[in-house]
Amino acid sequence: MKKLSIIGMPMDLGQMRRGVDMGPSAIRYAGINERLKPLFEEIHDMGDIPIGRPEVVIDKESNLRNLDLVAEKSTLLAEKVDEVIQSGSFPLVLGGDHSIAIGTLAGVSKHYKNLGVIWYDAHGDLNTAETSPSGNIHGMPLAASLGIGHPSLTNIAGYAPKAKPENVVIIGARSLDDGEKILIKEKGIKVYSMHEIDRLGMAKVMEETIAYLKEKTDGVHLSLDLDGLDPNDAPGVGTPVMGGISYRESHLAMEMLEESKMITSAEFVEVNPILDEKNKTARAAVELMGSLFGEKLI
Ligand code: NNH
Ligand code: MN
Ligand code: MN
Ligand code: MN
Repeated sequence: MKKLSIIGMPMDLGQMRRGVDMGPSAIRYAGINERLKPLFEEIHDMGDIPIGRPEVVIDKESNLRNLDLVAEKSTLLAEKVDEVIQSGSFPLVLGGDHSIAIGTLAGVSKHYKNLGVIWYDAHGDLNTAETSPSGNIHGMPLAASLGIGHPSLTNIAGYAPKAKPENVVIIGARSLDDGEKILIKEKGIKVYSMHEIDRLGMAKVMEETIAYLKEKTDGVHLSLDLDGLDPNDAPGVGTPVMGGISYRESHLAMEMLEESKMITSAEFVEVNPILDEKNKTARAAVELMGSLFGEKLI
């Protein structure tokens, strides 16, 4: 892909910790433009989707935090992502909490018959209002994209589902809620938890992931939650979980995805500069983008 379009999505409505709305600023400050410039013919930073500072509203009937607002803002993001793909550019979305994936996937998926999704995350994000321990929508975007959950979240852009469970691979999982585990088994979602990453090594995990998606998808979205990385390497996230993917393993994963030429859209989410150490997490995000888009070590 020759053209890259960067879209900031400073939405923090999917969880309770302040600061993740500054993720796009932190990632830009970490030098995204300069870093990616040599890798594209053209980079267009489209700025941020306006979110404002709305008050927290808990939906009475479903108990979901900010349900209507998340749905409304997701629709805006979906339109923007759709527009970018139509213009022949690669959409790169900067979060924001992971609820933004609902909008990203709503914009991406209509362009593919069999969209693959790589969910790089400590969590499954497969909760619904019924299974969620928190009522936080950032724990639900993968379920919503599979058409599971509240209709306001599953029907963004007017259709569902955005992806099929057999086209999804979760990488890095180590904190799954009970309802998520049931859904994974029921739907046959492929998961490489930290156990498989330790056992097989990241190279094998990525080889298998690429082979699994290659034969049946016509595009692959990478949804990278920085909490998939170990908190030592990415401390600036709202829900850190010990024992994560290392910085170097993550680079290898991105390099292998680049070699596969299969990634057609991406988002980097959950960067929270208030919780970070000297913008380390935003810098890691930018460095991983470098590998994803073809930066070479030698
Ligand atoms: N599973 C928990 C929940 O649904 C935590 C989700 N937090 C995340 N997901 N950061 O990636 O509330
Ligand atoms: Mn412009
Ligand atoms: Mn997530
Ligand atoms: Mn997570």
